[in-house]
Amino acid sequence: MISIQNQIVLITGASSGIGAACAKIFARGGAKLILAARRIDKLDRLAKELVETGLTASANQIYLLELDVRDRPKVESAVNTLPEAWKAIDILINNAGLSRGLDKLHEGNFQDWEEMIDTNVKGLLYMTRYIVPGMVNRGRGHIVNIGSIAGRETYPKGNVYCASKAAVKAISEGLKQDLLGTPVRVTQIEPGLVETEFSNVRFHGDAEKAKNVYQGLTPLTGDDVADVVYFCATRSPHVNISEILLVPTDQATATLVHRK
Ligand code: NDP
Ligand code: 8X3
Repeated sequence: MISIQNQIVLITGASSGIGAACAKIFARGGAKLILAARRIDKLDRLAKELVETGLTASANQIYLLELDVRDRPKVESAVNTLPEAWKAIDILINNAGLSRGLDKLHEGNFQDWEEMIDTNVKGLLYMTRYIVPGMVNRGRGHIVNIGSIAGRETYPKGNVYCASKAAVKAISEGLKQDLLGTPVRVTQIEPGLVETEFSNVRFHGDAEKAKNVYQGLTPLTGDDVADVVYFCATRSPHVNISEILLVPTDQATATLVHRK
């Protein structure tokens, strides 16, 4: 096991769910955190909580980035204008992502499709393209991509979301192949059902519909996923956990779940 103390960890989508849980566990490990998302107010609150609860030693250990990963010029300038002390990113957690809608493909909403593809695929690519060269030059680094069980199994009405997560799987595999011969590691985590803001976002704020997704079963929490991310990041440098599928005990496949 390696120490995470003072390693610089950039987490996209840190304002909620899995990303916020990753911030907490890496803070506890002594990491320096770059927390990125569009909702800066939520990042501010999280940073205060990390300090107040003593998870992080001081506010100097946290750097907040108001960032929409879909905006390539902004991603480029955010990475290039990081203060000197924050430039040498050790771990990139490409977590920002979302689903929008649950519709038959031939009835799908173009704006929903574009939002998913722009965020889950292109945003992840932009972050990777601007950050990984520094890792290669420094001879150290780790990229953790948050994929999904949906990238392995397409389910009815999941079409474009599933395609975007299948792309994350292909990109993770491709990146791993292209980084072979460098010490930079690539991990893909593929969770099943995790109760976060995810379903609220999918159903455009319909809380009732969102709640039904997890009705009668015990879903994963953001902390469950963050635990696994942390495990992967703390293995010895010669160990690369390429891929992990984690699901609730109540879930067997993307569509086969046990509800009480
Ligand atoms: P949440 O909705 O709770 O969190 C999503 C995060 O992504 C938020 O912090 C949001 O921040 C951020 N985000 C969304 N769009 C953008 C953007 N354009 N630029 C920057 N940040 C953005 O959901 P989860 O925590 O569940 O989702 C995290 C990841 O996990 C996603 O990639 C999701 O696909 C994946 N996943 C989720 C599963 C689940 O069942 N919940 C299962 C498998 C995978 P903000 O709105 O402030 O920008
Ligand atoms: C999130 C899990 O099954 O809702 O990626 O697509 S699922």
